[in-house]
Amino acid sequence: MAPPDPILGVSEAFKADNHELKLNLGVGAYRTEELQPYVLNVVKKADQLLLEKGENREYLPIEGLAAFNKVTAELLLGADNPVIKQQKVATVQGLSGTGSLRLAAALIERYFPGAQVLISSPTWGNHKNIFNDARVPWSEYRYYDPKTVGLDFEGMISDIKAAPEGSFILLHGCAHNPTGIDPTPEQWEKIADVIQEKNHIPFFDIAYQGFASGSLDADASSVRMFVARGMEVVAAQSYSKNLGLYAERIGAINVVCSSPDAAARVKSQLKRIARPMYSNPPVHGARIVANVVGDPTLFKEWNEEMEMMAGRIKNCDNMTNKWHVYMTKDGRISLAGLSLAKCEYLADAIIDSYHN
Ligand code: PLP
Ligand code: TYF
Repeated sequence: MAPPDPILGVSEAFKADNHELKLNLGVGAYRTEELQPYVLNVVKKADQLLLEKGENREYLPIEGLAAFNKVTAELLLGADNPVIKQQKVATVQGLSGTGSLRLAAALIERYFPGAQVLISSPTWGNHKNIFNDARVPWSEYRYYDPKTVGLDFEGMISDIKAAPEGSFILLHGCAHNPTGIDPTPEQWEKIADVIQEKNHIPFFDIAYQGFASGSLDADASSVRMFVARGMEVVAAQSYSKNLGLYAERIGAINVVCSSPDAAARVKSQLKRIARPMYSNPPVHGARIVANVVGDPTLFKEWNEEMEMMAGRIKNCDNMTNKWHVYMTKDGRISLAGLSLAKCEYLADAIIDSYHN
């Protein structure tokens, strides 16, 4: 028997529990105040539109839906980014964030033999699985500092510096999972400096664009800053969280290259890797994203809905600012730090933050 996944295994256990007060804080999935999954209004509208159009179910090309690939690169990099106009971006639709990361891992394994990927300590649990299965060697760079409950910036910089030249540095574009701690803009610049110095390749995993701040542009500023420096950048995107399309498995892998020629070659190699793995990606989620992002009215509505979702998540700040209860931004609390006498105070703080 294989062991259960540490996150999805919790969801299975939760499903099996019949208690009326049950609460699943394991999986990274958005819930409404009623603790129900949320289907965005813009997704419902796009679905309706697709139904009216009566689209067929033909296979997509290996690289995915052209209209999706266009808007997803624009959403990530900004529609007027010169690298898009210069056709320096290879974009391939992937099976959400995970599948897109897996494609990039296979590309690294094939064309950068022996190259290491550096991942943050800690990171999303599946990163290690992905690189292990793709046979890409990985090691960790320091990230979380328990003493400050913040970023171990010095440790991070010195570990990136110490990595063999030409390593891939996996970075969470925004809303670092699981710490919730992102570098400041100034820190991002310094991170880019060392990556550039060492000829490393930045490899972004951006699974929460729009969810960290409520702004799609602000949350992509880390990626865009590296691209603006003229660097080659790899970036895996996911629409699981920001459009609530978890089960549609919709995302993309983008490789910003140094020339249009290189981009064409990288794209052809990504397709070659995808073909024997899963042949071609699913169409429905791609059409939803293409319709929402590509339509100014739906796009505006999406931004508003996302701001609302991000706002509800951010209410956690109230715990510290008003109630002086200190906890990691991901909402985790250590019960070992709680005394019996403080239980009621904590409960009051949680209730108040919930209503704010
Ligand atoms: N990357 C990070 C950091 C994540 O937290 C997640 C999901 O929570 C993913 C990637 C991939 O999710 P999906 O495969 O559903 O897009
Ligand atoms: O981090 C999470 O909670 C989501 C869900 O192997 C998830 O990304 C968890 C584990 C996994 C794939 C997705």
